[in-house]
Amino acid sequence: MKSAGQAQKKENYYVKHLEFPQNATLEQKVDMAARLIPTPQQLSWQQMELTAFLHFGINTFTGREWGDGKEDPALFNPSELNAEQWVRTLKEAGFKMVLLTAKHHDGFCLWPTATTKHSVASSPWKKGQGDVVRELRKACDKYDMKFGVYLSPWDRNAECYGDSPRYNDFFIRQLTELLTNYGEVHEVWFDGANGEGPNGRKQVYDWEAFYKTIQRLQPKAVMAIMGDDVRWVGNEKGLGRETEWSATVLTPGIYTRSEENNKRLGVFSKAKDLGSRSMLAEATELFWYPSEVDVSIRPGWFYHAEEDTKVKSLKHLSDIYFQSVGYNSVLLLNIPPDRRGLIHEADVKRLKDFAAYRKRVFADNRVVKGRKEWNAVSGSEKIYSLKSESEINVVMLQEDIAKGQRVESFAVEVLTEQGWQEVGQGTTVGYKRLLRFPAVKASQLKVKINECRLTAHISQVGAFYATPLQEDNQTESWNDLPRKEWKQVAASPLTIDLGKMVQLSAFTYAPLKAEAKPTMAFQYKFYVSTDGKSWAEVPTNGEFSNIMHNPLPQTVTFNKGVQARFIKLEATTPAATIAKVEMNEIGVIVAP
Ligand code: FUL
Repeated sequence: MKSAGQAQKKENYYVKHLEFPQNATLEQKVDMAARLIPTPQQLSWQQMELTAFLHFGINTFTGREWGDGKEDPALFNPSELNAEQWVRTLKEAGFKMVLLTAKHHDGFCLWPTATTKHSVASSPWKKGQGDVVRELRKACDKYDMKFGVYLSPWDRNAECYGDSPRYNDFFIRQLTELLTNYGEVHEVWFDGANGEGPNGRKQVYDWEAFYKTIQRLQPKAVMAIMGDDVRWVGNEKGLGRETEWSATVLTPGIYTRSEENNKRLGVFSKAKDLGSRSMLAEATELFWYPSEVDVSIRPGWFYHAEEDTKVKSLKHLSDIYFQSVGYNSVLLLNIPPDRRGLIHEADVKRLKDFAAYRKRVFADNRVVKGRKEWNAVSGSEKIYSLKSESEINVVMLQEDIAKGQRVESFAVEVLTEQGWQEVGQGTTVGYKRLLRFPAVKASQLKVKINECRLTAHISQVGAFYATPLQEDNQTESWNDLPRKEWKQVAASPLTIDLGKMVQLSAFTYAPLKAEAKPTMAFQYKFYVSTDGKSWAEVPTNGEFSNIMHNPLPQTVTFNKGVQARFIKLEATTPAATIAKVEMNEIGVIVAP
């Protein structure tokens, strides 16, 4: 078995990883980079294109995004859990794999583990006899769906967390249960979020041992995010990069040398360029480490009833598709089951519309003989005929990545009644590149490979017409009271006079432009006042969980309505300094 980090030379190719010889010239490096290929697991993972996340657990019942591990398992009690409804819905919508949060940061396990009492076995659901992981497994078998697990390394419940060897052993036991008792697993997702253990203890993970456990028990699985098979795209907004190299200079985080390597090259998961020639020039090694775009169909990862009207629109989902699958990435779309244990009607409907739209667009490929492999060298071009009377606004290019990722620059032209005209250009292609442009009527298509590494193997060229979509008129209501009637009383802590006395049921926090900033709020206290002098703190969970990675609006719903004319937010940043929150980042929801 090959261990992570070892170069493996097969014929002329390097599988997954290579090291450049010292003093290699740029030309030699480019040549080697072109011959870096995915493992069979990585290749079949990429070919799935659409995968689904199911965030479900104790947070579903508390309304939180990150639980603190102190939750009572008695809270977990879905009334109609039906894993077949999840899988059927996703299958019909074109998804090829489902990943369940078997354990999120709160430590609550969705299967009856022998490692802790903090699990479904201590819940009233099915009188403690239930097993969500098993139900999902069975549904996946029934609908021929691949199955994956999310197991959070960060565990806010485990008493041994932070006692590194003990917790590593505990974690491996959990992993072993999941990878032994539930059939074939195709993806294991280890999150990067990593907080402190009890009394500030820092957990040092034994990634090598986790990885060996996966390779031993589930050789077909890829290890994602904190693994070295699948890379986090760098945001939770559903946005890939136009230039997306699967052959990257980014050293995955599980290697001890990763910090040093990545610092020297100035690369990190959000960096724009992870594989161009100028990056290769500086790099000492290269990884086949393809991108996965994870995003939720709703603002939060877990189900919150108040987000039922905020399910992403068809236009938004289709843009996400073009900017993930169409940007050489796999889409991992989260659809969180609700408190009943069902995918909510609003999400079911949106998934159906999304699938129907993709089917409509991609059913009719206008290119004739687009599947004939074309071996292209730098500067070459090829003309394809289009079916008669073609109106197109999407072009699809694919490389046979089993022979490496090679295209560095391309352009596409179409032949119209006015002659040849360029409709678009780009950099990388990789497994799949979708290019959108204003609709044109054309009879031929010309693809130019301006620059590539060695010979590029173009496996497919397609052209389609995608009906333009309009944004729904659904207003994103994150605030019920017009801000022009508010007055900022103080900037720090932010204190606002709402201009009139109201009964509030919630407040919202939406970082400007949905951008994460070091000065934004993470931990907070929220106060109300009727006169601006005497203040009462409203009980909340005090944390805008995961805001650093998902800086979308968050709603904090109160246990009961509160009277207020004045509100005050005392907040600290993720680095525990005083946060800066602006008035227009805050909204209030008035009780009905
Ligand atoms: C993040 C987690 O902290 C979120 O809660 C969610 O699970 C997301 C997929 O990854 O980093």
